[in-house]
Amino acid sequence: MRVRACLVGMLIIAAIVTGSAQIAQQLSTGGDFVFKFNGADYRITGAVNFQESFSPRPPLVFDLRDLNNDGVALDVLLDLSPLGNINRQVPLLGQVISDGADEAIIRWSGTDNPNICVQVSDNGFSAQILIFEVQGTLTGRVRRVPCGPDPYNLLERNTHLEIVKEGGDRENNLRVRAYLFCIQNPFTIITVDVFNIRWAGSGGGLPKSLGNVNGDCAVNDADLLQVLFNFGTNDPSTDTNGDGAVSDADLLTVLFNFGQGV
Ligand SMILES: [Ca+2]
Ligand SMILES: [Ca+2]
Ligand SMILES: [Ca+2]
Repeated sequence: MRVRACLVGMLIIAAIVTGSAQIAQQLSTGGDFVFKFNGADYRITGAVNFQESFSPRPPLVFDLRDLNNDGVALDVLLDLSPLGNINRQVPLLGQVISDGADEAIIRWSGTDNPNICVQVSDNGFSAQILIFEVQGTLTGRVRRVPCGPDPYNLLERNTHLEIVKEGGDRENNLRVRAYLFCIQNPFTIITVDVFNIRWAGSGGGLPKSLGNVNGDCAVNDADLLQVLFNFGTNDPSTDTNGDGAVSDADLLTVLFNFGQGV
């Protein structure tokens, strides 16, 4: 009986679901994307002075979330480990520069004061450093592409957005300030400027949290059937809110977003 009532509700909700949303707005309702770092140059100045390059790194998944509680869930935690085995995540807050139905520009920026002594090693540099400040800015142009499998094979659902670097070094840079050998002294300060950053990404799509439990490009009867089939179990693939049970809440999520597509 309850299921029948829900199906009636579904039809009503499907009738009022409107067309395509703006990209950044849609992405902030529960998106994630894969970030592929394709290399960069870095310059160290201060106690030592030289310039080197980072080589490309394997792709990483970023969950978009609202880290500063400003209602914009486009923030990411930038993992520094690819840049010389630094075990630290820097919060980068997402800011929408422009937003449209087919293209958006998003800037991520942030500052962190970790005060950690780490051993870093890369092509040209290997030493212990005490990192006291990290500043980063990345700017991406997000474009709509045909919905299909994640080209980096990391997300468990289809994607419909590609992200390419927007702007130059002013819009895409990373600065790390540290004490060489972890000795806190004005003469041991080094500044690492990462520039000429090459990166790209892929993401978007409809996440499971919006009821797209089968990971395709729409919330529709296939998702509804999958939730109904697993109703009352703890099947993680249909548990849209991650509370450990497939229940009314998950069914309502599918119904509420029914008809949404990318
Ligand atoms: Ca935010
Ligand atoms: Ca689906
Ligand atoms: Ca649930």
